[in-house]
Formats: sequence, structure tokens, C-alpha cells
Amino acid sequence: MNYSDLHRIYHQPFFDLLKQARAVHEENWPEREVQLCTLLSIKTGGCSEDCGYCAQSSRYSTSVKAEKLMAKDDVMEKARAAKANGSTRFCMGAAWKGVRVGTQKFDQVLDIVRDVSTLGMEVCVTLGELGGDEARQLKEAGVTAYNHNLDTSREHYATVVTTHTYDDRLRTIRHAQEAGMSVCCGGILGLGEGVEDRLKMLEVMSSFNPHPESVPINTLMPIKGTPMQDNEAVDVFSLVRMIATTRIAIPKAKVRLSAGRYSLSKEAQALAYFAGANSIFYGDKLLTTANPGANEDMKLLQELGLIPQAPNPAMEAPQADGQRALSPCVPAEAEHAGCGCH
Ligand code: SAM
Ligand code: DTB
Ligand code: SF4
Repeated sequence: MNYSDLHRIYHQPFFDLLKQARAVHEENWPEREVQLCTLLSIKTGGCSEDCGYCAQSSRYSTSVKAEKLMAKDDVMEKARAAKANGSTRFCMGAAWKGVRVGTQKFDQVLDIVRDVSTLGMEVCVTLGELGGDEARQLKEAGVTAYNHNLDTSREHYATVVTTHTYDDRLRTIRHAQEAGMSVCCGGILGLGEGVEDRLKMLEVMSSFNPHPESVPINTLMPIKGTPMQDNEAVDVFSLVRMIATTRIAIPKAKVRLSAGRYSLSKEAQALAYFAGANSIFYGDKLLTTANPGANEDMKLLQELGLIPQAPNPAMEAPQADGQRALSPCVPAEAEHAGCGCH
């Protein structure tokens, strides 16, 4: 969907937008289901990158202490507990610039993935940059989805991060797709961007072929010690508008109401569910910051007549549309120059 369509959709009167998003949601999804996902930081802090929002960057003095990669048995204990609590997706995050085949840390991650994938949950990892070989090995080990966010527009990205580029992000996403993993790709609201940046980011995501399987919408958790610690809070209606527009632009993606839920009222969360959010991080911790407690979330789902989504046994990645060039397109790369995306 192009920018002008997204702009028109986003800026219509609030209730018209909600009605449109709700109709798209009902056409594409069982309307009462919400997927529960558990996050675990398997390698925390000490990251070389300078993402201005992140508690785990070694460039900033935050309260997060660097830790080494967790032992497999400890990860398995958390994964079993997540499954017992009703989560159908287990997402493991590592604070790295990226991973390389042949390193001990990558072998350890593959070993963890092989074991977690025996539990019957969707297995998602977010490990930073991947090349083609890394992506193929992760897929073979049992990863079903790779999370790599665009976070904001290409134009705004350089004010948020300087140690890697937007094209680096797109390249990793392409490697994950080519290896047959589902792509989980979303963004953060509250990085000092404008609505235009949010919609430009969505334009890029909606140009992916295949579409992302899931789109996490995070709002900034302001982290003391980072350059964004004092950023202005995101307005609730802007968040709901963004969720609704995402639901319309990428109808078959799970739209995940992600970081920032801790400071949302019950009413705001209800609006976000109505607008098309159908997945959440479940459990009282995200990677390093707070999330609503599981009991509180279950109570809210019950109050709203929503139910946790059953496990998805196929876990297949979305199929590409044969009429369009495969993407994401990385404009700097010659082999994609004829794709028509730019
Ligand atoms: N290092 C990997 C990467 O950057 O892709 C994976 C981990 S990173 C923490 C995953 C995502 O978490 C980021 O892309 C960002 O969208 C989100 N995130 C990180 N810190 C956040 C914060 N303070 N508030 C909201 N979202 C945040
Ligand atoms: C995503 O988009 N949000 C999650 C997951 N993907 C890895 C991470 C949110 C992190 C929030 C900040 C923290 O806990 O450090
Ligand atoms: Fe944080 Fe990931 Fe950026 Fe590292 S690459 S600073 S973990 S967001």
C-alpha cells in the first residue's frame, strides 16, 4: 500500500478508521483470538550498537548489566513455563550486532533453538544482523520466525542509530525470508518521529513480498541514561490509529501490541484490540523492562470476551505473491534495481 493511501486511511475520522480496521480484521482473523507470546532475553546488555532507545547498548550508562548467553537448560526451563502458561510463541532476544556461522555463540544458539523447537511452540529469535548462511542454519535448527524491526522511516533512522543502516536491516530481513522463515517486523512509536515517518515505515513493510507474518507495534519505554530518556510520551489515539492502519495495510499479519503496554490503561488496550491487535507479549517482563502481569492480562481478556489463540501447528511462513517482485528490496543493491519498488 503506498504512502498516499496510508495517509488517507490514517487521517480519516477516528471511528471511521476503527470501523474499517475492524471489518478487515473480521475478514481475516477469528475475531476473539489473541496470541500470547513469551519473550526471553537470552543474552542481555553489552551491545556494540548505538540504538538511541535501547537499554542494552554499551554506549549508554543504563541500569542494565551485561550478561553472557544463557545456558540451554535455563532457557528450556523458561520455555516450558511459557508453554504451561498458554503461550504459543517463544521469542528469544540477544543484544548483539549480529551473528556469524562458525562462532561458538552461534553454535550455542542453534543448540538452544533445536531443543526449544521440540516443545511445539512457534520459535522466534531476534539476534541482529544475519547473512544467508546464518538464516538457513537457524531455519534448519527450527526457528519459525525472525524478528528484525525497521523501527521507523528510512529518513528518521539515522537520527536513531548510526552503527548500522536501514539497508542493513532490509538485507537481514531478505535473508530471513529467503531461508523460509516468517518475518516479524515492526517499529517503535516515540523516537521523535512524525506521523509521516510512521506511515513511511508502514509503506516499506507493506511492500515486502511476502508480507511480514507479524508486525510488533512498540511504544518507547523511556530508558534512563539513553538519549531518548526524556522523549515525549506517545498519544494513545496515535497508537490506536497506527494499529488500525497496520491492520488495514497488512491484513494477514498478526499485529502485536508490544512494548509500552505497561503504561496503557485497560480502555486503551481494549481500543487497540478492537482496532486489530491480535497478539501480545505475555508475562511480567519484556527483555529488560516491565510488562503487565499475566493475571492482569488474563483478567482483561476475560472482561473483553477475548480468548488465547490455540497453537498453530503448521507455522508456515507466508507465501509470496507471484505477481510481484520478491522483496524486501534493498535499493542500494544492483540485483534489485529492476524490482519497481523505487
Ligand atoms: N539486537 C536485535 C535488534 O536490534 O534487532 C534484537 C533485540 S532489540 C532489543 C528488538 C526490538 O526491541 C528493537 O528493534 C525495538 O523495536 C524494540 N525495543 C528495544 N528497546 C525498546 C524500548 N526501550 N522501547 C520500545 N521498544 C524497544
Ligand atoms: C519487539 O518488537 N519488541 C520486543 C521484541 N520485538 C523483541 C522487545 C521489546 C523490548 C522493550 C525494551 C526492553 O524490555 O528492553
Ligand atoms: Fe539494542 Fe538491538 Fe540496538 Fe543492540 S542492536 S542496541 S540490542 S536494539
